Amino acid sequence: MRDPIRVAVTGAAGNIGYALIFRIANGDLFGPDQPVILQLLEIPPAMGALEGVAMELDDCAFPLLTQTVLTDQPDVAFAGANWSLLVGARPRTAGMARKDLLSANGPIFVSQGRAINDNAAADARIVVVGNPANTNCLIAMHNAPDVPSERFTAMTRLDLNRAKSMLAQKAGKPLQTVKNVTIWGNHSGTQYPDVFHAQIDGRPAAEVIGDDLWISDTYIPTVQQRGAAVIAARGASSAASAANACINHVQSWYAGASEDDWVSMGIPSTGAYGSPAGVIFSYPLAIEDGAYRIVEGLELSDFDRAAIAASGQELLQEREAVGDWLS
Ligand code: NAX
Repeated sequence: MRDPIRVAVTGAAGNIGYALIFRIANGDLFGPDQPVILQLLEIPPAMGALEGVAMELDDCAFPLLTQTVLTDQPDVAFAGANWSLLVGARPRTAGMARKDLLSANGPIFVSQGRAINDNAAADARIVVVGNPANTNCLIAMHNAPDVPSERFTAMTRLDLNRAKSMLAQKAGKPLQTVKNVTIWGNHSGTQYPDVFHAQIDGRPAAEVIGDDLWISDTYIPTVQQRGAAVIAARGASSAASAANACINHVQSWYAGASEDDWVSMGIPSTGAYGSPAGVIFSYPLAIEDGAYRIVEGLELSDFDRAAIAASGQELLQEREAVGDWLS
């Protein structure tokens, strides 16, 4: 039997947590031969609910789940963690501006960054889901100076999955024929779900779709605003699809992604393709042996450049707003 992989999940009693941790325990991240230990973090008022979730985990009798740790202490949650999935965050309440949301989350990601720095495993890898995901990730990264910065990522996989699904439906082709869609920038309304470097069934996706107006006026805004549309329809924000995207993000990072079927994740920006340096920016990535690299050589149109610049500008503003938390 292999040594178990330790997976820390924050906000584990929340909606996404409830859709996520059973799948981890079932082996969805690392396959059917890899045992896992779940290290679940919540805030004190949610510990009762978390105990209920743990009872259900027991009641599933998952063979791969060798231990479950429940805690309200970040140092305990991240002790020896190989993977840290930062899902918990302060929710946006009615009338709250994005700037206030950023500040409200600052202390959470400062303390979790420090706890990861001091306690996580040497091979620690971090995925930030809690919003505003890119900038929360930036804060955690800045507060974990001993962890290589490339280990910090923010999730844009839900946006990618939404984009692929919409394109497959429009083209009337199987989902797996849609490749090399890119989410550029921020996980927010400024993200750029790029179809112009994508393929459907081995042909340029925009050519297969054959309707540029649909791409600019329907597809792009629909992907950008999909989270709000789900809230409007369901009365609650995306949970199962967000958990599924988090699983996909880890699967790709763990198992790899080829240049022919690249993925997107928010990573520490490099300035590539006109993105600003010093933020967490989503790019097209190929992944091999756990190391990702930005796919090179894509030709950008003026439209691509403007969209990438707009999302970069928003991320710079977010960074400005959380300056106090970037040590
Ligand atoms: P919930 O409010 O249902 O759950 C969040 C949980 O986090 C709660 O149980 C809360 O007690 C816990 N929590 C809060 N502060 C904590 C802390 N300091 N330490 C540990 N736990 C803490 O929200 P849910 O629907 O699960 O969404 C979680 C986060 O994901 C939100 O920030 C949400 O905006 C974000 N999302 C991100 C997405 C993405 O694509 N990156 C998409 C889905 C989702 O909107």
